[in-house]
Amino acid sequence: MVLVASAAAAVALAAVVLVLGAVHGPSAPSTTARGERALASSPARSVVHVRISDYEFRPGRVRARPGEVVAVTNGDQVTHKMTAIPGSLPFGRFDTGYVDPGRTVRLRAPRMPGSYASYCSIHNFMKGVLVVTG
Ligand SMILES: [Cu+2]
Repeated sequence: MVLVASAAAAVALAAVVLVLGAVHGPSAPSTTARGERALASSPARSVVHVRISDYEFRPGRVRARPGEVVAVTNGDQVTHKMTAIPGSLPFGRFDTGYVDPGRTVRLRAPRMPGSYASYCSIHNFMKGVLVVTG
């Protein structure tokens, strides 16, 4: 009886998955494409990109608007971070945490304009500046 019930549940679940697949599957790519275009045309929701490769932030000096999303992509084969340097001024509180090879982590730029010193706290010779424009 339990077996029959769980088999029926499995069939029902499979049906739900099929329906969801039908609704979301074909439309997902175009939704994503629309989303990308919307981001590109809307300055308020844009994304600034930083790529880490060969133990360097590229660009080393990245500009962002207050509160803007900064997407940090790790192109190296080792884990990195992008973190506000503790004790530096202006005081910024941002930290990607560990960004594993090939991964992208988003952080939000501080609200207050200024040049924020950042580094990778794993490899603290890796330094950069996050410039928040007024
Ligand atoms: Cu690093």
